[in-house]
Amino acid sequence: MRYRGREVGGEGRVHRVMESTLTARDRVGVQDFVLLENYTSEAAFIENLRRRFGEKLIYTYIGSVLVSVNPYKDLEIYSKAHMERYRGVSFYEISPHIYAVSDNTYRAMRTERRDQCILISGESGAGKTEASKKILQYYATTCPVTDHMSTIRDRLLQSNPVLEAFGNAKTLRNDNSSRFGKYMDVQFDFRGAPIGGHILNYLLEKSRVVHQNHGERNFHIFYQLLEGGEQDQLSKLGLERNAQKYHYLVKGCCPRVSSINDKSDWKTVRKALTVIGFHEEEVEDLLNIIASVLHLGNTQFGEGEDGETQITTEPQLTYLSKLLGVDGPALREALTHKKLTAKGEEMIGPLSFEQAVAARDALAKAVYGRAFTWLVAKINQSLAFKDEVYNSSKGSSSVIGLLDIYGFEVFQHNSFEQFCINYCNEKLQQLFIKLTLKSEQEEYEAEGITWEPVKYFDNKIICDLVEEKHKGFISILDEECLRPGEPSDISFLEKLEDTLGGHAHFVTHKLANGKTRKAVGREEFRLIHYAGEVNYTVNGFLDKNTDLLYRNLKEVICQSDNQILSQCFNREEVTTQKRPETAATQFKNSLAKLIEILMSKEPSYVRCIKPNDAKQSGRFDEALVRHQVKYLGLMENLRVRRAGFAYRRRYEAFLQRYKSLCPGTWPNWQGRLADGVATLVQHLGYKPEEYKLGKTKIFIRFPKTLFTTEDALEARRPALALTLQTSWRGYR
Ligand code: AD9
Ligand code: MG
Repeated sequence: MRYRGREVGGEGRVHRVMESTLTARDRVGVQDFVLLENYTSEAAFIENLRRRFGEKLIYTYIGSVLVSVNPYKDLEIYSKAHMERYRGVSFYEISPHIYAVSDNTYRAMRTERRDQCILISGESGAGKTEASKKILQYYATTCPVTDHMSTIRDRLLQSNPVLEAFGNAKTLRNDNSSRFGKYMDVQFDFRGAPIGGHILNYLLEKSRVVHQNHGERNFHIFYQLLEGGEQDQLSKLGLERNAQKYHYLVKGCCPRVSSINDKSDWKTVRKALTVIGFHEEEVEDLLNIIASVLHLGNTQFGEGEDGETQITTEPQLTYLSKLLGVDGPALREALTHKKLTAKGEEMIGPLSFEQAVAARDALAKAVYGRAFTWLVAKINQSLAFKDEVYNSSKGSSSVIGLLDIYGFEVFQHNSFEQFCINYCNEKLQQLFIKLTLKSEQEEYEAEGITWEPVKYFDNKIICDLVEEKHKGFISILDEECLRPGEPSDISFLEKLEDTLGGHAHFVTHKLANGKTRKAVGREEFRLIHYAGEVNYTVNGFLDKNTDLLYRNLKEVICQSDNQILSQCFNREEVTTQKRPETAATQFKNSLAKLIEILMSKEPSYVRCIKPNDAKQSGRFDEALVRHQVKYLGLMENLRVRRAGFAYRRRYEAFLQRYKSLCPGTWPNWQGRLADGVATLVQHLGYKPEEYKLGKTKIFIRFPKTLFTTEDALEARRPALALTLQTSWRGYR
């Protein structure tokens, strides 16, 4: 890529203009949907996506929103040279790319000195995690760094493989599906160098530790360790190099995945742990926890002579006590008994077989879940911005936040986890609606321009259904979990029917006329999400929400010699009488905080689309794409963008670009910028309905107006025009 070597203004900022290297292929369709002639037509929208996808052009804009279609193959568009191409170049002057969004956000942070965030959304498998990694790589490669900053940069990058190993898994939707939500702040100093980071994690799908649906796997780390761990390491952990041997790994009948190389991923993760700064002892403690989860899964129960439940797999118990660093007999007792308080006296009672299995699974989930939280905290320590090292940066850092959270998902059986994931997506959609419409409206207001609001589906009604105090879904769930007596999943479902029956977005098998709705099972309820209908099986909702670990098991783990476990389980928790918050309420509160964080920043959007359900490259399933375009609200987004004005340019940028077309403004306009632009557009013959002049920008209603002006420029300065028109004009 060659640069013209001159600087011109665009969107008020200085940037380089490239020689035209766009090929005919780059010009397929329009690269900004705003330029579609028939912009209200969904068919035209999809056709544009399809045509571009066919040419491996996976990125297209709607104004400043980037739409990305998962190519399901490695495209050669992410090299260092590609990154260089996007550096400092204005959004509209080069073909759409995730790097353009990255760069634009970075420059906005630097020039406007305002914290930014990039919100990546789309359903499971649409490409969110990949997009977030590409953004991070862009910053790691293009931002200035000094020697000691390179440590932070490397750690930022290396946090990904570690968190993915522990928090991602193969699902039916995605071979590398994020089973936790992640928000990462990257902190930059006044020179624009990355100097720190912080990760917030959201609700890990812990149930996967003990159960996987058919065709799915447990978290990657288990398979990585078994495949890649050295033989003596495995022997020390009492593990065999065979995933089939472990009950917790075979539930989905899917130990291997063709797209995944567990062995080499293990190497990557081990290296990453070192780069992040884990000590050998910490890694050992972590591996002991992973191995103990596998041994827990193989711990079996039977009935003793006295009829009481007992552990029938002695070797497992020996390994467990060693790996968890706890007393063997105490662990045996805690896995088969529970403490009861009756008439003020503490008594020990035996667990039934089912209760013992549940207690074991609860322990495995708790140990894994908390180790994950510890891992995030540990990574955060290593990414923490340290004033004493970078004291030159004091007080003047800014932040870019990256949100990569689990996407909307529907399986044949959907449970508590899908409910939380889909609720989270409702909240993010709500934020998107608020911010895109709000910011558009605000810009018109700030510039003193009147406009007609566009109608759209507001999913607030579904968010309220879930989270409203007292009568919302989560309140009812919590109430049922805390109710004395014998609450059950079915009694919960009945409560839901009583309270939410008749709500436009909540349905059960019961019809108002007393008949039965066949499409919803007797143990199911259906939520009509913004993204589609989902039937949820109510089984397990109460247990998963309460997330109970028997007190005596907690007491045993509190005594652990394993440094990670002793940090994750503390005595206070055992002695307090306070009930911990339920899982759903914790999630609701953490989401509310997340929304607050995002609202305080300037957002950019990446909307990811999944082209087919088969994870195949080159396949564009129109019906599937249409569905996503619909629920992501992309048509509304486009209409909002077009309802007012298709284009807006700051006065100085507009004048700079077109002044040569008017003798009154050429070679330099000396007066007020607004007057210069008025003179220019008058000379160009713009009609009053075609444009409006705001306080700092000109707003142009129709792309056609701009095309004409571009044509005039092209006639005058062919080389420059050819380069720049691509984005504005689109190619047919
Ligand atoms: V989930 O909600 O975490 O289940 P994501 O994160 O939206 O989902 P992910 O980024 O993991 O999906 O993408 C799924 C797979 O699609 C990846 O593992 C890649 O194989 C593939 N993919 C996604 N984006 C790209 C891309 N830009 N280039 C090539 C891609 N392959
Ligand atoms: Mg993901």
